[in-house]
Amino acid sequence: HLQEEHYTRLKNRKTARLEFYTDVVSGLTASPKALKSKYFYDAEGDALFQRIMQCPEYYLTDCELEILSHQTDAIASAIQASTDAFNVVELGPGDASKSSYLLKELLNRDVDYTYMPIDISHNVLSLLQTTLPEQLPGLRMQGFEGDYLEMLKETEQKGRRRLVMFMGSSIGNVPPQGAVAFCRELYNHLLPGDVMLIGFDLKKNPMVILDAYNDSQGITRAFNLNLLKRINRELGGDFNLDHFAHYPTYDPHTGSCKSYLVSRRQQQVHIGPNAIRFAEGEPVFMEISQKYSLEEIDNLAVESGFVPLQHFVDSKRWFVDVLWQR
Ligand code: AVJ
Repeated sequence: HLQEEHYTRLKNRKTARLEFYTDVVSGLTASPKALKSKYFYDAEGDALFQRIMQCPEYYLTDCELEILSHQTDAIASAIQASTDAFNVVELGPGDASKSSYLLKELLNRDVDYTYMPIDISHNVLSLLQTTLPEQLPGLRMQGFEGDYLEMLKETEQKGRRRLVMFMGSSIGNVPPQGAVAFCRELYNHLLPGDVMLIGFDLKKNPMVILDAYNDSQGITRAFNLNLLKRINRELGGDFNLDHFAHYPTYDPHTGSCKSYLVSRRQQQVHIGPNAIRFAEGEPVFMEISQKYSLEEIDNLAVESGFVPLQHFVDSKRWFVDVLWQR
């Protein structure tokens, strides 16, 4: 259990459970059917995503690790050049294995900051709270459990700007038509001078991309099916996982990588009092992982009000971390 003083949660567990329930039922009674990928990350989902990141096909993590570990100095200098006193906020830190390079560099440079990870997963935060202070002696840290935007407000501190890290191409989960609105929301939750370090997956050979979401060990498949398992466990659903197939797609023209679960047969599934019908072959939209060009990313910054400061790309030019300023 986390100590109160290191830890902030606005919503209680009951409210979170109710939101999960209403999102699931409205998503599965809509046409076309869809579930929200933010619900992938229960304890089992977190563990499966860790395993995805270790798959040889899932290049994103290795590329971004290369950027953070080989360009740490340049990234830290660019941040220090654009801001004075600041705290470091991270949206969806995972195990912080990428951001810890930068956190360490900032400690080495005697930057006085608090590390503020924000995550909807209690599990992620409590793990970080035990592992990170050991790994980075002297690190000051306060966790925030909840939705990114809601919690961003809580990280304001007088006299301090913020570096907000949004790594791993998490922004890819925002549909491209909504990306400007999403970034404008981020902008509106920040203060003048605050900076963001955002990871984007770049457009590349479509076969490389599709393979990353269709790994040979079937871990991505299990990751998608785990949401049905979570619905069974937490909402009293009766999904039979064998009756759904994982269907990943990538469209190289739009850069949209989408995954679906396809009903293998006509069936009815129950979630509490709700009976939900599936036709044979009916898809449930699970996730989008949007890919961008550098030009599209700069346009996104400008259209949402940010000043794009710098690109940090890996040696293959498959992934980029960009620095934007409000
Ligand atoms: C955590 C959202 C960056 O979209 O690549 C990995 C999640 N889904 N494999 C991504 C994910 C399937 C991942 N993000």
